[in-house]
Amino acid sequence: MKQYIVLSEEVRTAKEQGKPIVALESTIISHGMPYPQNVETARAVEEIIRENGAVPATIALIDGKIKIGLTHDELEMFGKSTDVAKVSRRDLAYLLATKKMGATTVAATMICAELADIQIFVTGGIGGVHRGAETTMDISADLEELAQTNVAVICAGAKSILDLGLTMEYLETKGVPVIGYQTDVLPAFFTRTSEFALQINAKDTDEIAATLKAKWDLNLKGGAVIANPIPEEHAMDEEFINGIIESALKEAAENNIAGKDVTPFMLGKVKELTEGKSLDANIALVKHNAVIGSKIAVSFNGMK
Ligand code: PSU
Ligand code: MN
Repeated sequence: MKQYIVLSEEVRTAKEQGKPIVALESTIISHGMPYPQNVETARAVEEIIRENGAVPATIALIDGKIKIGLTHDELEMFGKSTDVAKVSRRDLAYLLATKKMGATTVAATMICAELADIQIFVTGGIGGVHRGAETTMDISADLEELAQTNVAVICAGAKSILDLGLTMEYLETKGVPVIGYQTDVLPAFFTRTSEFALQINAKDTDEIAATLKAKWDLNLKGGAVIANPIPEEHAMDEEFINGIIESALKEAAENNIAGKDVTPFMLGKVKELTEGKSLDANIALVKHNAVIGSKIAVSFNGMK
């Protein structure tokens, strides 16, 4: 298995020195945000993680290898190239075998992080059960991964392009803890709140780290969702954003968008219809997730 994994110099040194490491995904770069904001955000997020005492490890597939930690030029390549595959669990082996460039989703990043023995992963939003899934069966592989892979994902909840209620039901069935960071309702990505109550409202990052440790000490396999609300000053108006999402969903249906193209299409449309405001919010929440995620990683590392 080791033959497929290449650690960056920074990540290798961090491992030798026992430093906390935070995994980052690359689909958010290649398929979640436009260039050049995607690369600028990726670099800023890495810097925030360093400032908070951890080491960033952005994960992607290059030339038949799983890269754990990307160079400056590699980040640029993933941000700029239009020839990068979106890689979830099903795609991983083929992309490695054919040595194609692959950007890892939450699911694939979790798999790669676990292979590299990294437990904490920061991103923007997770995939979930799509609206209308009762007929389309469109349920993100991210949820199954959370059920089986031992990595905690720090995010801003899930976007209301999804059916948040069904997503929560799915996670409950699969035994995935959804831990609110100083909130008792599920944040809905662009907004701080939703109508869905959470069972766990963690008061600080130590409590989250201790919860993760207890879970894995007990061999309760699977990940956890750490839901961190978007900072107040960057939150969007609920009615405004939900109206936009409705229009984007209609356009997706009219254009017969399906499969792995649904989420990137929706992200692009929402950005277009909000004239970039959704992108600003997206960037702000990812940066804040990096702060909280690094603190969890530092705390968790101290408990090992
Ligand atoms: N949600 C976002 N931004 C993203 C994604 C989701 O707000 O960039 C990306 C993540 O990589 C996530 C993937 O894992 O989309 C989910 O895709 P799908 O719905 O096709 O499983
Ligand atoms: Mn899907």
